[in-house]
Order: sequence, then C-alpha cells, then structure tokens
Amino acid sequence: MKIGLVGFPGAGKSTVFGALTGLDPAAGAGTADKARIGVVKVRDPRVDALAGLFQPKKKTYAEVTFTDLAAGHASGVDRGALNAMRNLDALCQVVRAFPDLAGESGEPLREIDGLITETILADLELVEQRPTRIAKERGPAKEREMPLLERLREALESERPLRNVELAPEERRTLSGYSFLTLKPLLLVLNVAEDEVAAPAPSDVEAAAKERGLGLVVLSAKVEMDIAQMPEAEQAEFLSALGLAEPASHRFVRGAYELIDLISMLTAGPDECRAWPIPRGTPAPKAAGKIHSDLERGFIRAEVVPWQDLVELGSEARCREVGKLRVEGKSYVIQDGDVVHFRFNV
Ligand SMILES: Nc1nc2c(ncn2[C@@H]2O[C@H](COP(=O)(O)OP(=O)(O)O)[C@@H](O)[C@H]2O)c(=O)[nH]1
Ligand SMILES: [Mg+2]
Repeated sequence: MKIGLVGFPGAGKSTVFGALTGLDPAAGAGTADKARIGVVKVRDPRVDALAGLFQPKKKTYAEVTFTDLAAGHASGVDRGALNAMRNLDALCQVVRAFPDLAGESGEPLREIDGLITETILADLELVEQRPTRIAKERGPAKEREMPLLERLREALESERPLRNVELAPEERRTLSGYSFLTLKPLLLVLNVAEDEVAAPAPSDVEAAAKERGLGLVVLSAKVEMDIAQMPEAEQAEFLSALGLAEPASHRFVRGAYELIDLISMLTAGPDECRAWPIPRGTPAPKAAGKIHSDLERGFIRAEVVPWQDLVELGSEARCREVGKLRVEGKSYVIQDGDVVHFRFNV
C-alpha cells in the first residue's frame, strides 16, 4: 500500500515528508526525477494504553509507506506527476495556506480545485481511450464495461470525481485495473502558518472539503518538522504550550492509514504490545496468518476483547469473568481495536 504526498510545488510536501520520516527534506529536494519513499509509524493511543497496562518489553506500532513525488514536476500536476500518481493507492494533497518567501499568501481553494480538475481531465482521457480498444475485443467484458465507462464519462464531464460516483462492488472490481486518479482516496492536508496551528480550519476550506467528501487535516509542516527533531520531553512541553495533545502529524498519519482501509488488530502481553495492520473485513484465520503462518494453518479459535474493555478492566482474566472476552471461530471478522489471542494447533 503506497500513500503519496501530492500537490503544487512549494506546498510543503517534502517538509511534511521530512517531519513524518525524520529524513532531511533538503536532501531530497535536488532529486528531480526520483520519488522518495519512507516508512512511517502509525502512533496509536490504543497501543500506548495497552503498553501502560502490560509494561511490555516491546511496543510496536503499525507502519505505512509514504512517497514524496519527484521534485522535478514543474506544476505538480503535469503529465509526469499525474503518471506517478497512478501507482499510488491513496493521495494526500498538501495545500499551501502559509505565506511563501515572497510574502504571497496561499490560495488553498485554487490548489484544491486545480488538482481535482487536472485529475478529472487525466481520467477523461483514460475513459475516452478505452472504448476504442474495447471495440476490438469481444465478449462479456465489453458488454459490462461499455455502459459503465459511459457513466463514468458523464460524471467526469460534469466535473465529478469518480470517488463521488456510486459504484457496485462488481463495478469496482471491473475498474480496479484502470488506475483512475479521481477514484483514489484523497485526504487534504492544509499546511498553515506556524502561528495558526491551534486555530480551526478556515471555513471556506472546510466547506470545500465537506462538499467533496474529503478528509481535512490542518498542520504546519514547519512546526511538525521542529517537533520531530525535539527530544521527547521537550516535545510534550512544546505541545502543551500550544494547547495540543499530540503532534498533528500523528493525526495525519492515522487519517492516511484509514484512507487505505486498513484497521488495526491488537495483541497485548508482557513481551509485546502491538498493532497489526489488516484490511477491513479480514476473517480471523487470515488475520492470524499476518502474525505467523502456523497460526492460520492450525487456527482453532480467537479470543477477542475490545481494547477499551481490557484497559478498563485491567486483565484478560477479569474480562473473561465479566463476559467481555469472546471466543470467536473461523468466520469471525476482526474489528478495529480488537485485542486478539489466537489458539492454534499444528
Ligand atoms: N513558513 C512555513 N514555511 C514552510 C512550511 N512548510 C514548508 N515551508 C517552506 O516552503 C518551501 C517549500 O516547501 P517544500 O516542502 O520543499 O515544498 P514541496 O515543493 O511541496 O516539496 C520551503 O522553503 C519550506 O521550508 C510551513 O508550514 N511554514
Ligand atoms: Mg518537494
């Protein structure tokens, strides 16, 4: 799963990337033709709470991969940038809302609309190329696809991104090979000036996000970068002075994680408290296989307790006593925040 930071030049993509990964944004700024990839921990208060309870030797967060697209794209939405976006599973658009070095204030709405317009045009091109190819093919694929593509074309022509078009699961499957840009989940990251981090999002930007059904995270890439470079103790002090409970980048990463439809299965004990990223809808045996293939092969049952109950009641034994710990079988679908213990036999 690849999440990409996209947007116009100077919006702060590389600075956000640096704040998330701890990598120097300047180090990558010169690479005109190469995207940078970084692995980022998904800070999770649930894992922290479980670790508080178990005092484990190890605490492990889920991880996601972020891509900072190559700096060489003149407009940020040129052909090269749009092509690079096709390989991503989700897009996070960094939008400039801070004054640049010349003192020019940002134009968030123009940037938001700009990316949407360019990605709609790119998708229209794709939708228009396809029928000429299908026309040469025969069979059921053609019959299924043509009316669907026609519907998509109509949506795009009326400037509607495909993520706002209602699609049946079957239709989604048909489209999965296409890499339509406006079908990719999109999260807006409003990069505000340093003195605005505690202020609510500007109402026009908030309205624009809401109207398009997009998530919105407000942060200052510069502040996040500073925070990332501070020792932990200093971080806490700095954040409380700003009136913030945690760095905004933590919230942003969690938002990106949800964007790609990953949920966290949790395991907890004296050795390790850990979040395991699994796709939403994963049945218990398959989820067990993420931990170890033996657990999937020899799956007997899963003992499940929601993390809040475990933290509140203090132990699995107590959860069992009061009936909060459930025994689930093969068909159980793991829920976000389930603390799971697998019983297996190989
Ligand atoms: N004042 C301020 N400057 C920022 C902020 N974020 C990025 N910048 C500056 O804006 C310029 C462009 O940032 P960069 O991350 O390279 O943008 P990119 O082109 O989207 O990768 C750099 O000089 C950054 O230091 C911010 O939150 N506040
Ligand atoms: Mg950059």
